[in-house]
Amino acid sequence: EKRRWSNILGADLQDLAPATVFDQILAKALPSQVVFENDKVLAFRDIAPQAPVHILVIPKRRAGLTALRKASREQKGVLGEMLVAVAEIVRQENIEGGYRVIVNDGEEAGQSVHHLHMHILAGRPLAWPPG
Ligand code: IU
Repeated sequence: EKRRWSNILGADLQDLAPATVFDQILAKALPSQVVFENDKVLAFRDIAPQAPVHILVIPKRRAGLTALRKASREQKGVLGEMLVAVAEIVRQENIEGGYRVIVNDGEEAGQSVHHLHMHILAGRPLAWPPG
């Protein structure tokens, strides 16, 4: 019932965290360079690229996923969709020579936007361990 009403209202009653810039990007209120989109995820170019290829993959419906540590088993579908989207983007963008997928979770990891996202970095040698 709760889910039905939240769908009707277009709101997400499971997610009372403040909206982020990614909501504006999802609503197309902020322009972004979209590279991939399906009903579950959106991927767009990072505004401050840290490598020649820097793409962010986000769930369209945050559903409380302000960070990966909030994930529950009920969300394994969308989590899987995000990784499959990464693979599709890597093929679509002809990313060769390697790439890295990063999820920053928490302050010390440098997370700045509280809407789960995966970074895809490619196009230059990527040092290990990361800084
Ligand atoms: P982080 O893992 O939370 O630090 O990643 C957030 C990313 O979102 C970061 O790389 C920013 O450059 C990026 N970003 C963006 O692409 N567009 C924006 O309007 C804003 C941040 I604000």
